[in-house]
Amino acid sequence: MQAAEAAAQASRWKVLGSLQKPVSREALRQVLTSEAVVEALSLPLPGGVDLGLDEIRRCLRERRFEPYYQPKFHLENVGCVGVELLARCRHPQYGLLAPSAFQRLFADPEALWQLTQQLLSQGLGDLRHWRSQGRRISLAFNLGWQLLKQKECTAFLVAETARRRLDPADIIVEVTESEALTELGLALGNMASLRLHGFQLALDDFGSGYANLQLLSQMPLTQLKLDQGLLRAANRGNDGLTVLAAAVGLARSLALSDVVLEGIESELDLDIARQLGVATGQGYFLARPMSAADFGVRF
Ligand code: G
Ligand code: MN
Repeated sequence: MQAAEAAAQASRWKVLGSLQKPVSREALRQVLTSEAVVEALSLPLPGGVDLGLDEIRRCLRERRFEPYYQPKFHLENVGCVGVELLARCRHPQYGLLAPSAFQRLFADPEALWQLTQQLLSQGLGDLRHWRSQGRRISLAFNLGWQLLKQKECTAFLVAETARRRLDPADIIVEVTESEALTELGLALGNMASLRLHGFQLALDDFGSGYANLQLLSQMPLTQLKLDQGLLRAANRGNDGLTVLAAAVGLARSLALSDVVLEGIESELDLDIARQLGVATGQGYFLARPMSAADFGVRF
């Protein structure tokens, strides 16, 4: 029973109660009337909105997608060193939506390419604005493996960056590995091309996905982002902490001096990161994603 609860919690489910078999009427009644269940039932369903592809395409046509920015911080002095661009949709009916509400978009290459172009144009425009105000920050954005394999995608980035007279060194392409890494040659070739143009390359969510250690050494990376799952495991005990420390050590051995720890949610997380000598951190305890206007006011 404990193992089942731990497994559910590890999957970030909210455990409202547990029942032993055989289930008695009284035990079921107790769980269903418990405070936790009553509270959960009175809240709006999280992620309840699930836009269909037609609706998503309409939002793209009507340019309803906009960037939100989550700051990244230098952990020693807690100065903001950059932002990560995250997609939001300002829906006429549902309000501001996070990607879970338009997840179908990510399975449609054409829609994803349109979203990437729209968000990048806005993101680079915001970076231009911030740079001209004298802010020394970088802009990171997520590029799925599917898009990384396309030549037109890297060409778009190079052209848009040049057009705004931005320095590619201030732009970090976060390669996300949410799908199996196929056609390695194409993707590695485009990564090399981006590096040659001066862009920075980060491997996102490392420790959760598909990139194996051999591949890690083949990618021309400048930054490694450690998945927040590693930090959650480190919170739960010594083995988790050992794994996290090993991941940090690995990055160091590969001369990837720029390590970012994702998912810093508490003072304790911040302490762990600092003790491991991680230079950069990101997470709700430091700052949540925010609009360009809010970022301009707060940082
Ligand atoms: O996969 P990638 O690392 O790009 O994901 C960034 C996502 O992680 C964003 O959706 C962001 O809102 C979320 N995120 C950022 N900081 C935290 C955090 O401290 N805790 C949790 N649970 N999620 C976070
Ligand atoms: Mn990312």
